Amino acid sequence: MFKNKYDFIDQLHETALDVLGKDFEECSPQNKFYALAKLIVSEASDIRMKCVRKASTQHQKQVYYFSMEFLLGRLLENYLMNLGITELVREGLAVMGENLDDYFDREKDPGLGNGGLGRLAACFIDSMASLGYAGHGNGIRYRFGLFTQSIEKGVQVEKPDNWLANGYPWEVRKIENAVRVRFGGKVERNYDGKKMHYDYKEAQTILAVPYDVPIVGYGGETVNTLRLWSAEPCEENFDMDAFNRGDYAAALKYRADIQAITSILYPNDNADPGKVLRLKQEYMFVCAGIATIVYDFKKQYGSDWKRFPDVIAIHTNDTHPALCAPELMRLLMDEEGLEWDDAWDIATRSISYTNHTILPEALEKWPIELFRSLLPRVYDIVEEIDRRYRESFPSIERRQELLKNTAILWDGQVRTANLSVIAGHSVNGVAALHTEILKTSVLKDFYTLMPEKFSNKTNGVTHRRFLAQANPSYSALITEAIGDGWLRDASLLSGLTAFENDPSFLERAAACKRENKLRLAKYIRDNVGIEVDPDSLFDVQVKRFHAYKRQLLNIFQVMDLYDRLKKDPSLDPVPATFLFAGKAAQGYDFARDVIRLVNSVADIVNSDEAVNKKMKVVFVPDFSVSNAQLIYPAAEISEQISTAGMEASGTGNMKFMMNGALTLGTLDGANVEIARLVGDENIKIFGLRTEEIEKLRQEGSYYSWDAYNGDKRIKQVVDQLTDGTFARLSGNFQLIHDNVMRNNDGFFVLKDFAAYTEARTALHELYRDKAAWGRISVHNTACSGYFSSDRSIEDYAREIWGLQSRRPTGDAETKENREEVRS
Ligand code: NBG
Repeated sequence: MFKNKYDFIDQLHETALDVLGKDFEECSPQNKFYALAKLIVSEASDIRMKCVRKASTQHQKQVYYFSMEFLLGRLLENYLMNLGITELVREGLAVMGENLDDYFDREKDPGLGNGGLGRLAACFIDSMASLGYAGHGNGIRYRFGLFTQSIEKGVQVEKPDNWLANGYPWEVRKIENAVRVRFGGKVERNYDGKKMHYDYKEAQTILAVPYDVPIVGYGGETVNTLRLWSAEPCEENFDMDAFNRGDYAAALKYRADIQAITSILYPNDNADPGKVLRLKQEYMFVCAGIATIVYDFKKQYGSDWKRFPDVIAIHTNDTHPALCAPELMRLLMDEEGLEWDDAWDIATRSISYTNHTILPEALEKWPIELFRSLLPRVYDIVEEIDRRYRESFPSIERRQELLKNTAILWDGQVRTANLSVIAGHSVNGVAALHTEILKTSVLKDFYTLMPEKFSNKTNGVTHRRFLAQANPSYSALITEAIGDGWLRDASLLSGLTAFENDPSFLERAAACKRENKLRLAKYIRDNVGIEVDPDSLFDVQVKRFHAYKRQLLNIFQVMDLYDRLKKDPSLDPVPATFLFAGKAAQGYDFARDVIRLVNSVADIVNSDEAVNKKMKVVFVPDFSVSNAQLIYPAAEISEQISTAGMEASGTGNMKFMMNGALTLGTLDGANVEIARLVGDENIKIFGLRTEEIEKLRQEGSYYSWDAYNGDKRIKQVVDQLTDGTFARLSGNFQLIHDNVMRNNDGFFVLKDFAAYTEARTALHELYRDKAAWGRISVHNTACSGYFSSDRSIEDYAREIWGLQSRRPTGDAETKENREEVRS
């Protein structure tokens, strides 16, 4: 590491010369960032080598976290903080007349994920490294990440996210570790008297090339690897004949077709795109990842296969990596000569699965024909797993019904969720309520058959990124009050309860909030062109746009407030800024139209002089990890208003809470646990509960027309969708209208409208009492330690992956909390 700031300066100059061939002073700002990042990442790589050696001599168990998405966010600040060199680098740059903050802004934020699922994976690899576990990510290096979003006439416009345009300094291409992956063709079995051989005929072979990103843990002692795979053609498959004939197009098309496999992230959140290319992506990163694990295992343990589950844990983030089990079996049997029973034992004892959703449209299924023709040998194995599973059933009465719900192959489809449950040792949900729903409805039959596999692991977020980095002034204040131990052990945040009634602390916390609001107001001015009042209440909903998340309920209430202000100019609500951000999948017309509605309401409200001092509506385009880090710290109300039972957990709710926002939410996902931790008086819960929704659905007793006819406010708001009130930018909202009225409001927006309006109004009124608000805000931060991903990872480590705990001792407080939350 650097001896001092001058040593840092010298090394930075050397790096610029090495990697860019230029004097640092002559570099463009982008190049300067690149050189700095390259220098810092080389420090991490040195530590990484030491960790690899240590892990190998100590036979440390390795965890591999397989995920289609890793939504990393920017890394420079993270690296510097975790290596403990932020100040040294800041001072070194200052000597050269440079400002470190400018460097942070130059980093492109790689959008290799859609939303919560991908961000969770990123938080988890951060926590694994910070806790000193050997836990690595295995994912895909999409050439284009999630599209960038802009808004034109209220409408979402998508552009490709060219995140690699200036190179990605954190990655290292490891061509020597590339893996061949085969698709299609036929598999011939040949027995040579001793062993069965599987010969692949007419298969397409591609090369999966890994790019490694070192992941530095807090404290800089552990550096793990995030390995992202990219699809490339094998050189021997390059069509030289076509090239020599002058048919360059044919020669190049072959290349392009293969590169297409990892060219783009499917932009769906909580939905299954069901495309062949998607299955290719899934198999490619699973096949390459598993091959690497097996190769490394053999290098260290030879063919002592029995040890495999003791030294390796493979975690599958949702069903996307569900092929891990059949692929591992394929290698163990076809290449290593193991018998079925041994291979099965090894696979099922190593592999575990997290379910992230109960939405049926997100539980992936593949048509058998497609699956079999793309992955013939893997299909054989899946079929055999299914056959044995069916055979394992004692002849009991409900056999047929149980098979209908739990078998892997059914109705011409391969059901990946069932494969994941059957071919692993553990299934977990991501919040207490979600796990209960899995046990009692979605995976109910599995729960009766194999209850020992099920457990809950409530999600968490890295408080170092979402509190310490995102909110530097508040973090400094926290550290001043309780010391800096909370950075390592978030449970220590509970020490802030001692300051909840300390006027000077509360005043300073309020000043931090104001500073953050000013920072966000500037961002909004620069990026959206709207002036917002930093003294108004910031009421925020940022997340993917999805019907079940009910941004529609939020904007309906804003429309109602606008109506009331127009009718009665003497009304004096708490001045508020209603903030929205988030993307909708391109093909998801309803969600895109809700974005259009939000922007159309903003257009009318913000330009209406009669009301715009009392309310403003802002849509922040292109929601990403980076602008999220500006938004959470500035928020005062966190909108978590999904239809009860539908949001598996949510993690934005945790990020808001840490930063002292009050939650306005339904009893859904992790909101339930937030409520339990902060106490009823420090959160605003409203609306139908899971059981009530379930009952209404079963009875079919809800009619949205009743809600419409029974409440003038609802009638007005719904009518305005089609009467031109908000049509100025881009027309009316027939689709939304039909969805709530003709399709009977499947997400109970109108049904929850009154309760929501009442709860929100009450919360806004509370804002007038600044002292009370400040107290609750700090209380929320004080209770948020439980939602650190360090705690989640400890739970996974102990209860799923079989690792020794690394948690700092002496946190009775957290243990109590944990017991309480679990009970
Ligand atoms: C999402 C859920 C969220 C949850 C994240 C992370 C999918 C399939 N699921 O509620 O909708 O917080 O996963 O667990 O993206």
